[in-house]
Amino acid sequence: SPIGIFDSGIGGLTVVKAIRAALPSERLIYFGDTARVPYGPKSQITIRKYAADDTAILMRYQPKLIIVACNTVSALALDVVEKSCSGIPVIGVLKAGAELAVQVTGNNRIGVIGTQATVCSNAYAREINLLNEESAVVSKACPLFVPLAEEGFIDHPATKLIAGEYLAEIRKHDIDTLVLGCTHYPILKRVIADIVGPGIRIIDSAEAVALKTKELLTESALLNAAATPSVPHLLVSDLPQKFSQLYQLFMGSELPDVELVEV
Ligand code: DGN
Repeated sequence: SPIGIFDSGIGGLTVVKAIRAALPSERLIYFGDTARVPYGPKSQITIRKYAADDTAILMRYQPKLIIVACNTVSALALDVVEKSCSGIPVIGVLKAGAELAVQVTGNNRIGVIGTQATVCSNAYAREINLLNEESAVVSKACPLFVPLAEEGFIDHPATKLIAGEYLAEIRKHDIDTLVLGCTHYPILKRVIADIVGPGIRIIDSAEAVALKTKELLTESALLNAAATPSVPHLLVSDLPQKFSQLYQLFMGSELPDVELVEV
């Protein structure tokens, strides 16, 4: 059976890419709620409703595991996903990113950037403090990074300017680790790394979740042994005009067939 992955939109493709690199023989089914993206600025009630819908869509394909690629859903509605998926394991990007950050930090000072909803929920700080109560967490919402990534403004002066503005405060706190707590931010990783400067370890939660998935599948003997790499099965709730362009940007490969589903 496949691994089900969902996100509020196409950003979760950064997770698909990381999972494919770590686990090339797994079958992946991805749902992107492109009709209702972005989740980041919405209320908790709405995000929780969407999370239940998204899980139900993936459950039709009887996945062996669900990965919540969306940080906003991981922060505000992971329990909803767990309740809606009849006991199969659920992995959220947030916990994976928090665990990796705690492992790599040397001075226990961790920065977290994400959407408005993720930062306001304080979920990263809670998770990090649960793992190590000595850790100090500084966070900052960087909502403009999402459209900048989607515009492909990767090496653009506007992105550098905005990143400088967003990250100025965080840089003053002597952090040695910065968690990219939003699906889109890995696209802008280079600019972000340049702005925070050397000596700060950047945690890509997509890579963190791929590592965790590999561990979990290995431990529970659910790893797919057959070496049959396949393209991910893509489901979306809307097919925006620039979808294929965005797919290219996030995955670095041509768009496979896409299936439209109703939410
Ligand atoms: N996928 C969202 C996240 O990781 O928080 C970002 C996109 C959005 O819904 N704003």
